[in-house]
Order: sequence, then structure tokens, then C-alpha cells
Amino acid sequence: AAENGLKGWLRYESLPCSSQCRRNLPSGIVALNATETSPVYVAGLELQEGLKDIYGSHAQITHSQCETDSVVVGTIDQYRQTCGRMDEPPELDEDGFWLSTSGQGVQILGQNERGALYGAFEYLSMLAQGNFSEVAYSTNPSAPVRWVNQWDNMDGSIERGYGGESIFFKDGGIVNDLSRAAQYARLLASIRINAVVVNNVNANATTLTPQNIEGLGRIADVFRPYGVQLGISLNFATPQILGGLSTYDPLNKCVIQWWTNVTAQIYKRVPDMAGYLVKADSEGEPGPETYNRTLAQGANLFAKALQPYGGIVMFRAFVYNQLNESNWKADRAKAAVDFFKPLDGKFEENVIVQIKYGPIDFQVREPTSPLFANLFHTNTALEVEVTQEYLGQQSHLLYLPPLWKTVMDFDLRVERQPSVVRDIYTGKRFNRKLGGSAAVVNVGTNATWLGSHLSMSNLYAYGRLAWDPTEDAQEILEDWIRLTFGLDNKVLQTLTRMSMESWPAYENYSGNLGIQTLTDILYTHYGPNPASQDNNGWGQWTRANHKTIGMDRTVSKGTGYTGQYPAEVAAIYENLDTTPDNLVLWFHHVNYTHRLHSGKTVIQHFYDAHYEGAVTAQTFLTQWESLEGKVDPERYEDIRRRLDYQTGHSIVWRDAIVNFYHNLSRIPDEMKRVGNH
Ligand code: GCW
Repeated sequence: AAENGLKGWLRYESLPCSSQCRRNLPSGIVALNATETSPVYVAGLELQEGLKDIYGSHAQITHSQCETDSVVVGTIDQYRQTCGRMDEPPELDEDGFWLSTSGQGVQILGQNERGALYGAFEYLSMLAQGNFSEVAYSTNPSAPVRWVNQWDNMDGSIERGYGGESIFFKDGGIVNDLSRAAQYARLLASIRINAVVVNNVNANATTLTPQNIEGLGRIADVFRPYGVQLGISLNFATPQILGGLSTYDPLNKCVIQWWTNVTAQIYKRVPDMAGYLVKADSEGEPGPETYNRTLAQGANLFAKALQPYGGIVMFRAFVYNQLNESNWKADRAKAAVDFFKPLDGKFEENVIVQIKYGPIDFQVREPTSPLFANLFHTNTALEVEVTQEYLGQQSHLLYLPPLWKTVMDFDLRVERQPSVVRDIYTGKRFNRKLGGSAAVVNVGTNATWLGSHLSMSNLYAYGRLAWDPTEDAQEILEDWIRLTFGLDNKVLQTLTRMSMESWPAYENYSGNLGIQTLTDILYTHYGPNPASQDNNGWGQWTRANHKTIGMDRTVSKGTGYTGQYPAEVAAIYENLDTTPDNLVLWFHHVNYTHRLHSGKTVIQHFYDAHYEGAVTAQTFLTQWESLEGKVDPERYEDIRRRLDYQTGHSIVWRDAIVNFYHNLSRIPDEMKRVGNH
């Protein structure tokens, strides 16, 4: 039964084979590489299994003959060698593929083996959705970096993970049984993710002991057949903590030598290691500042060690200091630009600055990080979270892509030119060779991977958007639903509706108008705790008092944050009249009685939104219950229990927030729902 969850969207449930299906199903499989650990070999096996599971058809795999009514999978070069020349070879970038079902047989040709495997999964995804349309197209990735990050600790716990223990680590070492790691790589390959950073950005120096390097090598070995590369998070002070040096100064000769050596050892065991991820000088992590070196000098230390091997440094922009709330100019949202803008152009070519979507921290709504508009000579990547840290921790249904899209599709208007964020981090806007995206995923040993069946839509969609950020969030969702729950139309309609309503609902019953999520920020990041935002140094302030609320981030009277955006965008946010309602409290400090564009006051919006959000969340349970009998009992019941919980917790949220602001403001609810009447 646990299989239900483990398969994720790769269920390949049995479908009837129509006459069109019988006409089109390939009679054999030609996998143009017979090396057992190669992605093309794996592609052959995947096709064979998929054809059997979905349509009960038994196709033999061969490796060297080009049968015309078969499905042929391989690289373009392998195809040329074995099957002869192509009239019009498709134009493919690295990892891209060509898929044709329109001639005799099916052609799946990758620019490399990884691309061929991606193409095989694409073809299987069509078959699993009963789609026999004739297609012939090539597709290429928007960017080379399509990574996921795991915040797994060496002891096996996972920071902000809600799906059990680590599938990689236990008791300070690498687990013996890596079968879940291999299954994870398979899921990731099917959504075209090409690397996993396996350990927490709050990294433990012991990750790099010789024994653990050997263990990391075993992880890389099980990833490799799926075209997934290994990445490693580093603790900046490792030369001192583990290496016994008296310093970790990035300019010190011994330190440089230490990193050069350890990098050589890693590449000896893992010749295709993807690179390092580094969180430095942030939240207590060590970094170059200790030695008055810049973040760029810190990043370049690793970049140079990696250059001989073609590795990449993902250097996190999430750097900020604790602040004093009595200073009305202090603003954590400004930190990333303050730290990184002066360093633009100072990073080595194989460094990518990895930027969270908003300037604070994965909140339910944030404006786009202005750092994307301030680095012109530096590679960048977008960081999102699949794990629902601030967003209900897998106990609330929340389909995230509509939130991510507010950032991916945002036009920053750099130099008054179109500057859509997805064109910036994929490298197009400023002609950068490297770029892409990373998602913090945090799957664990739980049989649903993430801790909840429905949360898997976010992982699936992340992969699709990493490949092509222009894709439509709802269309991606619909594919995921068909692949995960079958082709029943009512299931499709219902789950689509629930999922598309989920982010607006969560925003409604948590934090509105850009005030942030209003969850407990001190410990759990779970459940309502609006008081936790203020009176501390974390800088996620709301500045709520009896009369007023919101952060004044204007240049004219506030923190000056709006000035970090290019002129046209800055002008919109600087002015209360042109700031969109959904971010008004992010940018302005106003009276609770301030009237929004919607015509409501701020406080009445809070009251109404919280009641609306909770009402919508109640419907998730009843909508789901209308699907009883259409989903297998195990998954049906598991999801039902979670939605039942959410129904109650949305009311807890509603009441906590409306009572908090009613007590503060003493302004009655026009609808008389809040307080004693
Ligand atoms: O969101 C915060 C989390 C930390 C995390 C940090 C980061 C890994 O609360 O748990 O640390 O961000 O992104 O580095």
C-alpha cells in the first residue's frame, strides 16, 4: 500500500488500449546504449516497464538495430552512428531532446543521454494520460541549473522537513541502503532536475571526512544512471573545525590548499560532482567576514577550487544581520542588495548567487527580491521552497506555483527595458551563461516523500517550471493530477479547483496585504502568532500598534527599500495610491482605517479575508469527500484526514488573527463577527 505514495506521479496505472492506442503502441524498444548504468539504458527499461504497466504490452529491448516500428531512444550522436544520418537534425542545447511520434515508430533523441531519458519520461507521461496525439518537437531547458536542495543533517534529522528522517544520512554518516535515494533520483529525472545538494546549508564540517566522502560517492553512484548529479553544502570553517588549521581565512594559503585538496579528493570519488552550495555569514554560520574578507572573496575560494573540474558554486544571497526595531530606518529586506550590489562583477564565472524569491523569507506574499535588478555581471538563480515551512508544513493544502509565478513573471523594468525575473535568472536578460533555479524540497523517509500526497504537486511543478518558467501553473497541475490520480474528470476538476484556491485561501486566513504570514517566527514557523513578529531583532516587523500598522519602506519617509528597485517599479511602490492592495502593508505604515483600492478599510479587509479564507478551506474537505470511491481508500483517507485538520486549523488561524487585531485596534467588525456584541 505504501507504494501508492512512493510512486508519486510515476504510477503508470493500467488504461484500456483503444484502437488508436493499438495502432500507435511501439512493438519494440531500441535503447542505443547497452551500458547498464547509463541514462539511455535506464530509459529503455523505463519504457518497457511503463508500456507493460499502462497498456499491458510487452516490448523487447534491443540495443543496436533501428527497427522502424519501435521506440528508439538515445543521443543524436548514437542515432547517427547506429541508424544513419538525419535529414534535418533538431537543434538541441545541453539536456534538450527531440520527441517524434508522427512518423513510423517513435524517436526520442537527446542532446546527451540525460536529455534522452527526459524524452522517455515525456513520452511515458503522454501514454499515462492516454494521449496518442502525433507530435514532433524539440525542447530545451531555460537554464542549465535545475537543482533541488535538501536541508538534511548528518544525524538524519531534516531542518524544516515534514516527511520524516533523511533518506541519505543517519548517525553522522551515509545510510547503507540507498534505495530511496535512487527512487528520488528517478522522480527528479522525470521532471528534469539535474542535481541534488544532499546536506543542509547549515552544514556540518564532518560532511567532508574521508569516510563521508566515500559515502557521498555511493549517493552519486545511485543518482548517476538517472542523470542526477551530487552537490554538497559546505561549512565555511571546515579547514579549522575538521582540518585542524588555526584559521579559515579565505585568502590564507593553507586554507586555499586545504580546499584544493579536499575538492580533489571529492572529484576522485565523484568525477561528475555538480558543485558546492554555501551559506556564509548568515544566521550564525561562519564566513569570510570574520577575516574582513568580502562575500565574493569567500565565494571565489570555492570557485577556484572547482574550476579544474567544471563545478559550480551556488552562493546564497540570504545574508542579513539582527536589527534594532526602534530604528525606523532599519530594514532586513534591504540586506541582500546592501551586501551583494557592491560585489557585482567580482565573482568568478562559475559562481551563481542563489536568491530567495522575496527579500525576507518565503512568506505567503512578498514583492520580488530587488537583488534580481541589481546584479548585471553576476550569475543568479531563483530559490523557492517546496517544503511548506511558513505555509502550513504539509498539513495545509497549498499549491505553490501561483505564488512563485508572482515573482517569475514580474517585470523589474531594469533601465526601462523589459526585465522579467525569469529572463534574469535564466541568464537571458544580462547575457549570463550560467543561471537557473533551486528548490528546497526536504523529502524524507515517509512513504509520501514530503509528508502529504497533495504536496507532491509542488515538487512536480517545480521541475516543470525550472525547465520552462513560462508554463501555465494550472496546466502543470492538471498533468500532475492525471498522472497521480488517474483520468476521471470529476477528480481532475475537483482537485484543480481545490489546489488553485489553496494559496489565496491560506493568504486570507494567515497574513494579508503584505504583512507577512503572521505565523510563529521564533520557533516553529507554524500556526498563528502575530505578536512574534515584533519586539525582536529578526526584522520581520509589522510595527502594529493601536492605530497603525505596516512597514514604511519608502524613500521619502521610510527605510528607503523602494529605492532598491529600478525607477519605474520604485515609483509604483513609493506611492501609497499606486501600491497594489496585496502589498500595501509591506511598503507603507497606515491607519487601520486606511481605505484600500478595494474600498474596504485595512482592518475590515483583515476581518473579511479571514472569514472568507476559512470558509474556502472548509469547502476543501467537502470537495474532497465528493471524490470518495474515485481514489483508492488509502490515499483518500489520508488526504481526508489532513483536510479535516485544515478545516479546524483555518478557524484557529482566523480567530487568532482577527481577535489579535480587534484587541489592538478596538475597531468593530462591520459584520459583527469579531469580539463581544
Ligand atoms: O527560513 C529560514 C529557516 C532556516 C533556514 C534559513 C535558510 C536552513 O528558518 O531553517 O536554514 O532560512 O534559508 O538558510
